[in-house]
Amino acid sequence: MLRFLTSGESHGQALVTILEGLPAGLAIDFDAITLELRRRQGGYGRGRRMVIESDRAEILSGVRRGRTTGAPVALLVRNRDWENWQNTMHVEEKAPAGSTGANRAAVVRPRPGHADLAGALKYDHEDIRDVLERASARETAARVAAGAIARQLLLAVGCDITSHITGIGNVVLPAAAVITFDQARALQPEAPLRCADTGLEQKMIAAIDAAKEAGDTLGGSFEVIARNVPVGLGSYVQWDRKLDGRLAQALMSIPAIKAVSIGDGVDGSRRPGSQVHDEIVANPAARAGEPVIARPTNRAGGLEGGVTNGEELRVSGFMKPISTLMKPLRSVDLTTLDEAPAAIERSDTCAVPAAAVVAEAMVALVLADALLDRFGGDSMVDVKARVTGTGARIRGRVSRRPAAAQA
Ligand code: EPS
Repeated sequence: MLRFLTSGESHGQALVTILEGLPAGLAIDFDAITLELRRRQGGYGRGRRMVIESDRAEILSGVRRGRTTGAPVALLVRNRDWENWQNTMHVEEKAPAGSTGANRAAVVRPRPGHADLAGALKYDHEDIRDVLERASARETAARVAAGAIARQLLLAVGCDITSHITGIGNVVLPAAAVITFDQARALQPEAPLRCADTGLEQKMIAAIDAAKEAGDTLGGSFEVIARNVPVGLGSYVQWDRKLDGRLAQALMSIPAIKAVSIGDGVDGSRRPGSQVHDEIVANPAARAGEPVIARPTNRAGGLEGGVTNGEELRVSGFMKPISTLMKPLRSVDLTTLDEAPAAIERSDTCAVPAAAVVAEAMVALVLADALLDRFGGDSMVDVKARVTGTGARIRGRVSRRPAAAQA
């Protein structure tokens, strides 16, 4: 089992992750972790915080001489902004001598849509900062660091993950548009919104500019694509082993994600079965040793019965607009119980491209966990041998035998 926990506040010292269950012998590409963190920081519509931060993960344990040892891996992402917040966020009862930054007033006007009100009531906090610091999407940097390692485990068995933006506000790609893995992969991390349709991307940028101008925010949607996913991850035999359910939970746990769909998702529910299911065809031209069975379409998004079927995995996430509005909605001051505009925290206008990168990380963590469930293995040598052996058995099952063997 591959599992992880995170800790850390948005303006605290650092974010921490412990990732446990990695096989020994996985070579760690440190630059690839930094690249994923940089991708998460990007995207048109981010706020000033991303100018302050330059996220990097330090690996504290579980890796020696560039390879995992099989022990838990601890990762640390420092918050550069901490030096501006020490007098507000100190751990000690009183700020230690030499603490820097302002001592900010308590937050008492909950933002509709954020965890502020429910969190303050649940944990009995008077200063909503005790809620928002942990509920902040800054925590996703820790997930991306862990996901970058899960992704390296998947890459070692040939499985790769990417994503692209499918909508910002009401500017959306047509439902029928299929963006290939290679098209999505070709989108540069520096691209403003990583949308495969550059004309549409310009309209999305204009929509974000208009929202910012109006003191408003925008949500949107993205699709994560994984290719070369081994057949048979997840299972139909028990509800909590279905991979679609595990992916949905993982994506739903990303702040502001309000819906998840797989393959054609909602759109498929509006068409008859004959236009939804992916036919299974036999390729007469397949030569000996080549798979005969093919799927002309992949509307199922690579999952049938909660099990990967060898097609590309396609999962979409739908993000609501960020809940910190510069032109605040109505709220109530929790100290006076009088109506007052919601609190304003420095924030982003739109963070859909960042959410897509976080979703890639979450998909990587779920797939890596499912891979280890299916193939086990305490060392990479064992994992690779089992993936290869099972892959060969399955390929043999769906391929024509050489003529000599048929006779
Ligand atoms: C951040 C996500 C957002 C940003 C945050 C950094 O968090 P939240 O969910 O609280 O809106 O606003 O930046 C700040 C809190 C700030 O000081 O600007 C992230 O993804 O790193």
